[in-house]
Amino acid sequence: EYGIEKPKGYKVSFHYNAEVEYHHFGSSHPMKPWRLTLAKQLILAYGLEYAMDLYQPRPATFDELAIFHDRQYLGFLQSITPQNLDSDPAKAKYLELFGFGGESNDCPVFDGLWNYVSLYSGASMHAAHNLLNQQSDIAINWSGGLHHAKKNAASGFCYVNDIVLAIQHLLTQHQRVLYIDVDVHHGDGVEQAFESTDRVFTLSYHKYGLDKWGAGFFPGTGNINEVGPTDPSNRGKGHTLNIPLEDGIDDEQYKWLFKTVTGAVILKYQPTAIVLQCGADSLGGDRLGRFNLNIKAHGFCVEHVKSFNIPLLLIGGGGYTPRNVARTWCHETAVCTGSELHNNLPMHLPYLQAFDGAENGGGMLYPNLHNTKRHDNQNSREKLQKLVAHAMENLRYLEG
Ligand code: TV7
Ligand code: CA
Ligand code: ZN
Repeated sequence: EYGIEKPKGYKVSFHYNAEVEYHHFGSSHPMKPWRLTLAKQLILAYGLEYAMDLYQPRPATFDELAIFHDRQYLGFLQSITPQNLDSDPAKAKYLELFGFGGESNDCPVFDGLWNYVSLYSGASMHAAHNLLNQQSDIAINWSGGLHHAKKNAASGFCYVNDIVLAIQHLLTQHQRVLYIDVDVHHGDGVEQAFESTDRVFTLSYHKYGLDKWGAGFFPGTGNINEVGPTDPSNRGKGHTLNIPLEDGIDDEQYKWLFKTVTGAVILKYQPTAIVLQCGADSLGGDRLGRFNLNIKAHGFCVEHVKSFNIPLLLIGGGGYTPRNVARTWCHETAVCTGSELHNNLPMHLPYLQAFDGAENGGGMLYPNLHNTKRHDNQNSREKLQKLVAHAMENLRYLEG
């Protein structure tokens, strides 16, 4: 009934180097690379490996990362360790300069940092490569999606921007690449990297706004009127769209919004490749997120984009309640291969405890995450309609 087979008529590939799992940002840090272990175990327990081609990509090299990043920044990233961090006063000044340190510990220097960044970036570049040589129609890298990294700075748990590197690779053969970002945070690094080109369109859905203390939700950018450069001589004009949302958006609202806006962008821009960042911090009950989405509503974004039959690169991103990150990315892997998964988790699943018990989702693949709701819905129907009208208005720039 739930037999897993290769999809007919198209190919899905899975790009993953298990070494990423063993890196630690520090015990209290919300980014947990071991969430990838959980995701992989679920994917294997459901037998999804039989429906895809599996690849173990090599780490990216310094020169490959330097296609986007400054060599000086990469040199620093390659040489910094927790041990030489405070011993070398010359390094202190660069820590600030390159987005580390300060009072914020968002981007800690941890053991194996260089190995970690080259592994997740290598996987995104390999996935892009598979799309280019037509070995895949959909290529997946759940370890990537680090959308805040800048060419010469780390930001928001991101050190190297694997998305920019993968898109740059796609641009060697594709005239127009569409980037879509459903992480609860604004995809500022990718937007900024391509702000001056008409060959990449960036679209991000995210939480935007001030909390009761007057602090903006990270990174503080991405309002509806932020549409990139406005100078008519700039080729990038009109090729950015931001959808700022309030706390607590629900499944029906998000699906409607995503379908309406993404559909309009695809129709107008006519991309020949799509990169979809699937940050799972937009789920209900996420440790850092503010939205109220269930796994299948998050997965709807993948289903909808897949339905256009355009070469697709799927990457991870945020996601701070590891068991739900694993569930979501397993479900989305199944969406790609056209498989249906039983709601009861396979009994032979290693780490079953992580998903078991009422508070961990009762041994189900699709627990109701609305039960874990912590944020009231502040998105009125009226506000969302205004947002869509505004978005459609912004899209008119595309007509040139
Ligand atoms: C893609 N939120 C990345 C999202 C990056 C969000 C932030 C934290 C955080 C950091 C910690 C920590 C944390 C419980 C949460 C202004 C600050 C406020 C740090 C305490 N616990 C992605 C980045 C965001 C680090 N940063 O899009 C070590 O939360 O809001 C901020 C900046 C200054 C720094 N402080 C937070 O999902 C992958 N950081 C515990 C330990
Ligand atoms: Ca986003
Ligand atoms: Zn995020």
